[in-house]
Amino acid sequence: MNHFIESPRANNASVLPPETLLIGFPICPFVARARIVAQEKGLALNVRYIDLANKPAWFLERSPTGTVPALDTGTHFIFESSVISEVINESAGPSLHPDAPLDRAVNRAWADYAANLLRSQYMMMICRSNDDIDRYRMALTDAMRKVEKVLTRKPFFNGEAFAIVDAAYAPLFVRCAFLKERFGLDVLPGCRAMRAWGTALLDRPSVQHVHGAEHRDALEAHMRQNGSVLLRHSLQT
Ligand SMILES: N[C@@H](CCC(=O)N[C@@H](CS)C(=O)NCC(=O)O)C(=O)O
Repeated sequence: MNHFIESPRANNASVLPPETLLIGFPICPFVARARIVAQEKGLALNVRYIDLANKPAWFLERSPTGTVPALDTGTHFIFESSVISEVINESAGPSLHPDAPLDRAVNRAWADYAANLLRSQYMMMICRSNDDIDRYRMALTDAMRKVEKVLTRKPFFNGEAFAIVDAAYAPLFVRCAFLKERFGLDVLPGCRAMRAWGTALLDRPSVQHVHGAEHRDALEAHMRQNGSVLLRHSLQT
């Protein structure tokens, strides 16, 4: 599968050696999160995509979870997007976390919470029945409302400064925009703060860089492979 270098900028003074490899999958939102953090830090990352339907033996030998992203520095093999985002953040330059420890902890907790929304959204995208769509959509909207309650600043989670928590939610909003534009599905009813946050994130150059022109086609192809009922609807209309 593809192997590319994320950004032409040099890894000046980074603790990550230049040969560090991010192992990923093209549409994975957790991989996107790590790539957005790297972009924000101005770090070049070598990215290698693997086929998750046919994981290579070298990957399974080293990864206990069998999930992407994974970061191979040559000396260390690191898994879990939250941990990978942290190590990229710590590897160079100013931190993408708030200074105060309690604020930082709240950021980390909400960044982890993004996985709940991403899971419901993903299931909604690939499920095969209308009942399942409704079920996952309700779960997603319910979780969206919980995030809405804590969004008190603008334009990003902590205000002006873009943070790791923003990178964790950006792929969710990329998919929200796709669902709205492609299928007319709005999963953000009544969530004004979430909408504004999503707009700010979609405007962010790092988010745009990571979700290139081919991203929507790749999402749609993945839905088709999984027999998504949403695509069956859209073929009938
Ligand atoms: N908690 C993990 C979740 C990563 C994850 O679920 N990645 C998916 C792709 S988006 C994956 O690797 N799935 C393959 C599998 O579960 O076998 C993280 O944050 O890194």
